[in-house]
Amino acid sequence: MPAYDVIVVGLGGMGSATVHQLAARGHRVLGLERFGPGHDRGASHGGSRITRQSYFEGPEYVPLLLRAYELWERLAADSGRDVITLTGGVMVGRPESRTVSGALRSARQWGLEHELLDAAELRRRFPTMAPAPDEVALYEAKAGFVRPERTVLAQLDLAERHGADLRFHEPMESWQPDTGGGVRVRTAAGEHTAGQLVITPGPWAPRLLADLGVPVNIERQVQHWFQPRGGVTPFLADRHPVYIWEPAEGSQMYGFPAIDGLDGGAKIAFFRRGSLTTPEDLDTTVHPDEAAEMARGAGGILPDLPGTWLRGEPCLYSTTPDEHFVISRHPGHDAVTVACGFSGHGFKFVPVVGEIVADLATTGTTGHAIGLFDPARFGKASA
Ligand code: PYC
Repeated sequence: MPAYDVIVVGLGGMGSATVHQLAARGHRVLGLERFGPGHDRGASHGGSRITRQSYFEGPEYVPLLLRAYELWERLAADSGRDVITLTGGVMVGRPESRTVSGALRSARQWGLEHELLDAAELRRRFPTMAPAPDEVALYEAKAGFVRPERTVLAQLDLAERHGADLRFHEPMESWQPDTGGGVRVRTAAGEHTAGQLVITPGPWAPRLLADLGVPVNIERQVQHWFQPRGGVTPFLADRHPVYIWEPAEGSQMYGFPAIDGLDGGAKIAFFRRGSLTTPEDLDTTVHPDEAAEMARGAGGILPDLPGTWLRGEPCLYSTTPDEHFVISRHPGHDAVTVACGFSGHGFKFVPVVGEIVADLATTGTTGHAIGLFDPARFGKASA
């Protein structure tokens, strides 16, 4: 008999959610992570990630978000950690922009509470914002932010409380199917056996899941913190929403209220303006031209935000060609489940992805609608 029911490789947002779910359901779980708990070498750090329901990326995501919101509340209650804060959020752009029209489509299709604001009303409600006269905003009271590092640590704590065996600084070197079913996983510490393997590799997807046939690009994206001109008060979380802005020209940007006290500044970033990299070659220095470009961009919607640049932190997106996730039993291996390619918009789904992946690993199926995430859309995986 294998030593574990399930081995989970990669304990970032998705992997930590999965070990939590599996252990809470009573399964014997081993979690393996190449770095320490709550590390900053993937896409589960930086203090904040947006959460929202009127999802411009596609209405198919909404049922998952509604379930994720229930699980965020449960995670906060069970862990005693403040992992989610609803500040309200605005999706800003021209009416025909993907950001606004896509969010509106999701809101209408699923009957989500929302308001449409014209430029004058947006500015009246949120005086930090200076939209162009032809821009509008979809306002959603249920948008806000989640806390990535706290979330990972909360999920790992809960998994351990339920008996999971979690090992850090122990990367998987290789795995192979075991005779009679199950898997053998090799690490520097030896060999582990389990009935099922889950791979939640983050930016190691191209290396660990090469046989899946999914083209995942690893992108370096920089998060920036600015101390606003005139002080941080108008940006505090009791009066400032999270936001995504799609300018008429140039790249989408997203940002947060000032959530780290008076000196912590407010975070903003380009949504998709990264450069290709690998986890091994990540340039961790944020360069002055990157800070200057962000300041110029931010000034287009929040003229006072780019007062003083405080700091920047790169993170790694794992982006698929259609920017939709990959969550599936491995098409070539019955004993393996994969979750990767979260394409920079996955963190808000963390607890529901844990639920889905735990379902797949233990029963081969899930009640959630995950057809959009089937790796078969990229062609055939090799067995
Ligand atoms: O999912 O809201 C989001 C988001 C914004 C930027 C990166 N992800």
